[in-house]
Amino acid sequence: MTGPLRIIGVPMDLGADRRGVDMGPSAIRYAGLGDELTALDYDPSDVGDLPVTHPEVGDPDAVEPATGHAKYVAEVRDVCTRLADEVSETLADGAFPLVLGGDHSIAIGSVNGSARDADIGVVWFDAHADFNTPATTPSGNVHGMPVAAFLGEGEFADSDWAPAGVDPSNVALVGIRSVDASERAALADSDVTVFTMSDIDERGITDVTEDALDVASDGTDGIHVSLDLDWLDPNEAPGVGTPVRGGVTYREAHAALERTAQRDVRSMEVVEVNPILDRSNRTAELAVELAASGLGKRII
Ligand code: HAR
Ligand code: MN
Ligand code: MN
Ligand code: MN
Repeated sequence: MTGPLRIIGVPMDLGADRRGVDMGPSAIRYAGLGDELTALDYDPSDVGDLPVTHPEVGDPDAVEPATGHAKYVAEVRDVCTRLADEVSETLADGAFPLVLGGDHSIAIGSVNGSARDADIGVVWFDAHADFNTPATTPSGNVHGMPVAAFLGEGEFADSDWAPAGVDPSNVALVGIRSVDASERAALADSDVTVFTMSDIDERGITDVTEDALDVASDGTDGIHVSLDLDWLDPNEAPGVGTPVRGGVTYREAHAALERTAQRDVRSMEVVEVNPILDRSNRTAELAVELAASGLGKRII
């Protein structure tokens, strides 16, 4: 890869309970994203941030907090619909879309945009399975639902904005260690491939990542890479809203993204960076480093 690249910020935190991931795009830019990409021989341009309503904004009807069991789902839908257009236009213009979150609900938009004119696979680096639906969610938070949403599971099947036409047999979740009982049952019934932290313990990060990339590549035109920073151990990435102990190490994360860069990556997002909870922008700096590895940065 290299060539034109578009940075698309999505400062949304309506999909999560902890406030602060709306500042993620700024923190990631401040951590030196543009310079890093330029050093890699990309030609980055920054389109700025998509407009996202804040929960504090005056009119209480402007942001509807509880639509069924999916909080703020109307606003999430609007943001994801606009993001899908932006990602799809970026690809049509021959540029690589790099999306900065924001909470993970924005992936519904990124995946829809990336899949609009192509058959894609998805590799999902996360502590969480993000496979709840409005019927199964324990929290009501849409950031726990994006994989189910873009695959059209449950209530999402009837929505005109969430399903992306991605084949579940081309979706791989990697590094998972926090799964709700309802998610476990739904995943067992689906064709999604799950690589847990135990798989990484037993087989090592490179083998597991290669398998995940094979799943996402099989018969597709390219891969969407979704990187939730809570995938890493909280010692490495403290600036996330829903940390789970026992995540991948700094070096494992780089190894996985370096492998990823060897494949046909079509689009990428980095999400869930929460600067309020971070220490000296450490997690945002990690997001920049890992994006660079995923986009082809090598030690030599
Ligand atoms: N499974 C829980 C829920 O649905 C927690 C979701 C988690 N948060 C994320 N997603 N950061 O990766 O509420
Ligand atoms: Mn997630
Ligand atoms: Mn498609
Ligand atoms: Mn997560």
